[in-house]
Amino acid sequence: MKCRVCRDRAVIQVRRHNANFCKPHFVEHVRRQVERTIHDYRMFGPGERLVLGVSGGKDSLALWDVLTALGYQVDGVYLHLGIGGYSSDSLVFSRRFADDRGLDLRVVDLPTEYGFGVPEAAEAGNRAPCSACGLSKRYILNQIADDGGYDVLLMGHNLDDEAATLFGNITRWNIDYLARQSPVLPAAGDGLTRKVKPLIRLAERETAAYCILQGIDYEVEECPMAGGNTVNRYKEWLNRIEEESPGMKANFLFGFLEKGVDLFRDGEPTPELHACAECGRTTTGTVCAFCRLRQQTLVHIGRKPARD
Ligand code: Q46
Ligand code: ZN
Ligand code: ZN
Repeated sequence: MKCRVCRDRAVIQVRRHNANFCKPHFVEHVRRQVERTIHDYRMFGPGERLVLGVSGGKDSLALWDVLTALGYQVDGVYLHLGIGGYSSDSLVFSRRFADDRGLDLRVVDLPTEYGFGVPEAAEAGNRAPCSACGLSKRYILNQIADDGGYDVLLMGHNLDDEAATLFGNITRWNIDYLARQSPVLPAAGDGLTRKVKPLIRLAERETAAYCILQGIDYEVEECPMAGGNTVNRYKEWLNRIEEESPGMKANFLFGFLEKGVDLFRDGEPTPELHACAECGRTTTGTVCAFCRLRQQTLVHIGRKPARD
């Protein structure tokens, strides 16, 4: 197996590009894919203040490394979700990465600052942990970005994440989600920061390989609350098809972004935005979903009386 660029010994095969790479050319390939994504989707430009949601996993740490190598200054924010040893371990990986490189990492502790963790929120609402978790992450990361005066919030979602989410939204025909699925969610209202996903051209195994080749230690354990996560199931199914037809996942996602998404956007009313009656942050309802989740959880664990 020889590197496509230099014909030296290759260390990785990327079937969807019909290419093999040696270590330096794979690292270069990954960085170029990110650079191209930032450019093609006009994610951000020079001088904009960037903050990255860091989980301690391969994707966010690979992205932080790539962006730093490309010359961007990016701060990180880690959200401690209160998921026992998993959260503590992933914080250690995040901190070590930031400290070793002199990068700025802000840590937000969900149980300390908001009074509950993901397990309690899932139990209180009798909902899947990932749903309570995703909602809390979206709210708090946006809040940090907005309050910190950042122009852009970066997320480490990769090709597999986005293809699986698209698959789930199509199988359920979630038209409003389909209309909004995009690598760039523009800023909105008074307080929704632009959100971007520069890793969408890279598959999970490529971000993992990048970390290994770059000597980046990351959390390899799976979250103990991931059981039953439908996105993971969709990823497995898509991987089976990808195995038979390399490139299918990328065609599925990028075909949708280029040709499909506008069909769903046409005629979709732009939701009206208001200030949440509890926290004042931008929402489409009277009270935002995070404040409702918080209220329900605090009542459930006896930290707050129920409202009349
Ligand atoms: S951390 Fe949270 Fe993930 Fe755990 S509870 Fe689900 S969403 S699986 S990326
Ligand atoms: Zn090479
Ligand atoms: Zn609120």
